[in-house]
Amino acid sequence: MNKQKRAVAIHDISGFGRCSLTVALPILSAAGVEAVALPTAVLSTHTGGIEGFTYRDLTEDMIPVAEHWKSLNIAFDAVYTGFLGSFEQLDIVKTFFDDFKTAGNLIFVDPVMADNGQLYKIFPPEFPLGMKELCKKADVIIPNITEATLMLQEEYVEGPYTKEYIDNLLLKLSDLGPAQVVLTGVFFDDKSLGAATCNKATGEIDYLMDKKIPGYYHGTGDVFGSALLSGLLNGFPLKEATAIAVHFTTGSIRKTVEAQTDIRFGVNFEQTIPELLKELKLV
Ligand code: PXL
Repeated sequence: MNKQKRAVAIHDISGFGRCSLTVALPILSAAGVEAVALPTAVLSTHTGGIEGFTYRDLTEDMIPVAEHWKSLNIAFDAVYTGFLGSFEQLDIVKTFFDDFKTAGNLIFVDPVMADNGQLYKIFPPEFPLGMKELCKKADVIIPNITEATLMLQEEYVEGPYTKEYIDNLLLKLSDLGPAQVVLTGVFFDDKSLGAATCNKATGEIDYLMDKKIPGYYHGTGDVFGSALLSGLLNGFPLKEATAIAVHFTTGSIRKTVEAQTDIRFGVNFEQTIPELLKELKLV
């Protein structure tokens, strides 16, 4: 058996609503990865379409937590960041990358901040440029198309997309520095939806698609990112790990549609985990 991998997830914990840490930890654990948490904030729910949420900021705990881990000589095979609530948190995470980067590990950044052409309401308009700086320090980034266009200051276009439009975004994101770029929410027609990948070393671009399910489902970016990282840490190359993550996300959405759950409550990834483990060849 291979040595067990360890990943630290740096996200908020939204108690209800299946996103960020309540998604990342169980998926990584199910995939055999030791999951470590650095919570950035505690919310009652996520902020997407649910009013009145509580928000306890944990910024002041982040550096002491990192210092404690350093004193214990803890190393990570991956550092996975998602929703970060402020410029100060972006700066703390940049220092965390400097402190915990190793020759072989993965700095995996999901620049969570926008969707459907809109920056989330809680972020100031300059936030994407701060997030762009974080992406420059990453080995893998996984923006959606809105996040990509905001960071690159490109025009946001509604799909269906052309391959030229997607490839242009991928190459510009690659130019920021990450060896591996995955762009989510890609579709060329109304029948399929998925992700496009770019491997900087080889220049290879691939499109990994599945059947499109109409509608918007909250938290799918975190389900996708956690499954993709699980694939990479289980030794799958970028293209294969992305295909696995696309299938897992679509499968989780399908179960949610069947149950007619409120779309703000996240997707049923829990009962899709057995399918993920099969694709990861863990069962
Ligand atoms: O799923 C992304 C996410 C994570 N955390 C919080 C959010 C969102 C998206 O809205 O509000 C608090």
